[in-house]
Amino acid sequence: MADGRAGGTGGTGNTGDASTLGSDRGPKTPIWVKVFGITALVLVLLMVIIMVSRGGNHGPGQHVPAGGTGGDTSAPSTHENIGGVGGPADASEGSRTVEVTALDTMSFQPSRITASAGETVTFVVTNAGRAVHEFTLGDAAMQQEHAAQMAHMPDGVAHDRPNTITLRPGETKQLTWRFGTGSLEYACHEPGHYEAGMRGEITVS
Ligand SMILES: [Cu+2]
Repeated sequence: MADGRAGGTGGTGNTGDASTLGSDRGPKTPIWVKVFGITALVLVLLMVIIMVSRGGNHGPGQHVPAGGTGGDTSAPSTHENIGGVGGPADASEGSRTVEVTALDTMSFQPSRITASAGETVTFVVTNAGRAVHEFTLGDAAMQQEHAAQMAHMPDGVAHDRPNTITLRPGETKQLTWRFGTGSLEYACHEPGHYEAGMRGEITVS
């Protein structure tokens, strides 16, 4: 049937159509093969475009930690984390203040805190000891990540990040966090402190 139409078209002198249809006439290249081929090409092109655009973002993007960059510019990345561990929030958004004390007995007082999903809490952390302590908020993965960073800092002093504050003896600092749905822990990753039990649990319900 295709042969008949192709022949007829060719007869009218429309050589462009005739040649196109002529190649279709070959038993080894049915029309769906061509459609499939073109679709595959388009998909490959799309993938290349996506990869290139991602690669472009990778450089600067890599330097932005999960919770946002340091300082108070936490708003944009906060939303990405909502639903899981939550994220840093502005102190003015805090609806509740929880006081936490870091002690040289390698413990926090209190060692258990409860929060509601979606709640924004400002932690006011005081180092009542003579050693440097920190307060790192996060799930198990975030605690491990921070512990790994601390392992590369022989002096044990890390830059404050959105989920971490480092406190010298007697110092009090604040950290505001908007909770997602996941329960978290707070911990001190000064050398040996976490291993000695310097951590607490935040149950989110
Ligand atoms: Cu400590």
